[in-house]
Formats: sequence, structure tokens, C-alpha cells
Amino acid sequence: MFYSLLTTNGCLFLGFSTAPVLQQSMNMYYFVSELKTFAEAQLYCRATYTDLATFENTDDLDTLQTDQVTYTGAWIGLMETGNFYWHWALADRRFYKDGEIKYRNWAAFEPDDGLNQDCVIMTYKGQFQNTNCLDPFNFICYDVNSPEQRYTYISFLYTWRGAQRHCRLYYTDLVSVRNLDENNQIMDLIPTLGFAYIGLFKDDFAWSDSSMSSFRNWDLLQPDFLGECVALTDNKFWKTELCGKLKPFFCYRSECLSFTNTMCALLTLIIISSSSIMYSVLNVILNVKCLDLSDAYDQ
Ligand SMILES: [Ca+2]
Repeated sequence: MFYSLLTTNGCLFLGFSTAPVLQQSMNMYYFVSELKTFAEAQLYCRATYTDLATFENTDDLDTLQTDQVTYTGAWIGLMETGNFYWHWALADRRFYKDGEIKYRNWAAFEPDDGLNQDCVIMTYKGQFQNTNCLDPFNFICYDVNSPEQRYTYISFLYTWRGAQRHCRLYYTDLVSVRNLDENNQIMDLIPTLGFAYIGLFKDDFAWSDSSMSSFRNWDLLQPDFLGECVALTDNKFWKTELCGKLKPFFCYRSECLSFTNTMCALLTLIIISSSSIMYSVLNVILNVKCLDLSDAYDQ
């Protein structure tokens, strides 16, 4: 039986079996040293590869060659849109079952519209409150490689981004809360009358290729909103820059697209002698290269 399955970055996987097979996305990155504005770089990447670079996790960043990148930075495919959404720092969608990515346990009257209240703390009662990301709080890290101790309460007072940097260095990331059971386990780590940062944050940045990836790797005081486009610096941290500045840039090519193209060529050969209806159906499917996952956003 013919089936299709969305992978974590919204790419379409095609197969001929009843059992779904998950395909890990593998983006290939290309550094272009020619100096261009963000818009020019975007055009170049779309014409030559897939788009400006999208990142889904720290593994993607690890594969980047940044020898030629300076603190001035190189464009990546992230830009400010003015539309704010809540995201979990841990971006891998395979980590969340249906609906879990939207789990929230807001306290009464939260989230409020206070200025720059773009990061979230959990109270000792297990409820979420949004707060300024620069406010210092204790925090809870999640370790995907340590089933016996998945959650660790850290009693340092860090900003949200400082906390995230600590969690990414020693664990996996700031903790995601996916359901009531996890909410209770995480709440139990917070001392009475205390608060702790969790991995929920709000921003108005979106990827050039419409990827839903919530992965961000901001430098400590970023984004500072001096500019609406994003550059990756020599240490692989990100900062906002004026979009008209001339910079080198990173493009990417989605292996998903290469796979789709390969499948298209093969199937065209197979189907050329088959019925025209089957051919049309397959052509439609094969032309849907990357689809939106609309449930990833929560305004
Ligand atoms: Ca608040």
C-alpha cells in the first residue's frame, strides 16, 4: 500500500509498505563567501540550493564549517516577522506525541502582555508564568541520555538564555513539559515559594523555507532587535542584524528534496507504462516537497 509520512522538518517520505518508516532529515550546508544583503542571499540560495540555511538542532550546527566566518557573521534563513508564537526550546518534533507540543499550564491571568515577557517560569505549584528573559531564575534541565534522572534542578540564578546555554552544555536543553504527569514531576523539584525557568519561550522569528523548527541558538543578549535578519557568528551563536548589510551566508540543500527527486525519476520510469490516473496521483504527491505543520504554532 502506498503511504506518505511527514518527518520532523515537514519533508515528505514516500514508500510502498504498510509500516511507516521515519526518515531523519539530513540538511547539507553550503557557505557562500560572496557578500550579499539578506534578500540577495535568499534569492541566490533558492536558485542554487534549497534556501538560506535552516537549523533543527545542535547536530546541524556541529556540521557547519565556520572557518571563514567572523564575528560580523553570515546570514542564515531566520528573520523577524512581527507575529509572536510560543515554542519549546527542544525543537525535535519526534519528542512530542500528538498535542503534547501545545501543552500549557498557565497560572491565572498568564501569559500577560507585559513588555518583553517572552520566557516562562514554572511556579512551585506547577503553573506557568511568562517573564522577562533577562530576569535571573533557577532552572530545570532535561537530559535525553539519562532515563534515570531526566530532570535536574539547577540552583544558579541565570537569565533564560544563560540557563539554556548551561543545559545544552551539560544536559540536552531546558526542560519541555509535555503533559500533566511531567508537569507534576517537574513541579516536585521546585522548592516551596520558588520558581524555575522551563524551555518555553515566545518569539516572532520564522524560517525562510517555512520550516517550523523552534531551534534557536541566540548569543546571550540576543535577539536585540537592532535589525530583523539573523547572522551566525564565528562561535555559531546568532545575532540580529540590519537586513541590508552585506554578508557572506549559509545555504542548505534538503536531502529530502534530493530523495523526492530521485523517487520521481524512478517512479516516472516505472509508471510510464501504467495507467495515466496513477501517474497523475503520484505526480501530485511527488510535487508536494515540504508541507506546513500548522499545529506547531501557538499564538
Ligand atoms: Ca507574566
